[in-house]
Amino acid sequence: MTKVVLNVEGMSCMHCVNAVKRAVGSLKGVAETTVDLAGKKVIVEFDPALVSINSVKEAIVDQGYSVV
Ligand SMILES: [Cu+2]
Repeated sequence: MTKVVLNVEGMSCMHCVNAVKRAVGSLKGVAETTVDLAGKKVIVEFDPALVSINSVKEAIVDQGYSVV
């Protein structure tokens, strides 16, 4: 498992948190998604053999947020 902390802009409420968690969590190979709303961070634990960090970033961007 690899753990990566992404800085994500645009999340403002629990709806955003849930949208990001659902989108990232639905990717095959993602074990855990934690969102730090105040800290504007998304912490993702994933298996790099199954999913790339770029796919994780894309899933977040697809929800309308930006990974900085
Ligand atoms: Cu929101």
